[in-house]
Amino acid sequence: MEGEDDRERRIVEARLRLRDRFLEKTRATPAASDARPLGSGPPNRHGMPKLPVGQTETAKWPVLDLGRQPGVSRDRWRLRVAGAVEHELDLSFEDLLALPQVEVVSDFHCVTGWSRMDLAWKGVLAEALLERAEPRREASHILVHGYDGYSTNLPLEEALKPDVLVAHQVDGAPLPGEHGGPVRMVTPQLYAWKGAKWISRIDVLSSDSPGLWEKNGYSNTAHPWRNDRYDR
Ligand SMILES: Nc1nc2c(c(=O)[nH]1)N[C@H]1C(S)=C(S)[C@@H](COP(=O)(O)O)O[C@H]1N2
Ligand SMILES: [Mo]
Repeated sequence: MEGEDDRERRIVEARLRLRDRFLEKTRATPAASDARPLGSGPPNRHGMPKLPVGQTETAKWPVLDLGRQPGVSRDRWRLRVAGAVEHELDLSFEDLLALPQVEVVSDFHCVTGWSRMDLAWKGVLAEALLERAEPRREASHILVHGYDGYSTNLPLEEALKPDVLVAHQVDGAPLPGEHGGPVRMVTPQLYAWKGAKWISRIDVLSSDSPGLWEKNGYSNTAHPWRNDRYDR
């Protein structure tokens, strides 16, 4: 049987390999590389201005879904990571809590024009899940699914950013069902539709495959700091 130390070393090595493979691409993504991002307000996270162009700050937090909230309990919730990986994962809520927990404060920009600022998320880095699954050489994208039938796609270099979480708490409380609880993904450097609520599966792919909104006219890349909302 593999010992704790061996397993830890394997995870560390897998993480470093994954970082190495995507470091340059991550650095070259718009949020990180634009010298003059589009927006206004004092500079804050990632050296960006506070609000991306065309966004208005909201104090309350709207709920956006497909008209159905699947109502998955913590007991029934599972997350599979499958596809072009060495080790498929099938995690329970308890398994998720056993992984390293991180807290990240970030902003939430909906493509419809509202931004909810300073949400304090707690959960597991998407990177931490991916490193455990070990994407194969050819892996380049993920397609993330929700229990409501939703899907959305991301290139690995976006998914590996240090604020992309698979989150189960927000502002110190369990993530409410209407906001995707028990567990959702958040992608603070992209429009919020890229974060699947009620997350059920992450498919690791060797080519890009559009999700629901991406098939229906939304931008594939979804960079708020470039006003990159819809297909042009
Ligand atoms: N599973 C699922 N995830 C989803 C959606 C959805 O309809 N289903 N809507 C997306 C959109 S368009 C946005 S803006 C955010 C909204 O999250 P909220 O309802 O917590 O504000 O979730 C995204 N993730
Ligand atoms: Mo949205």
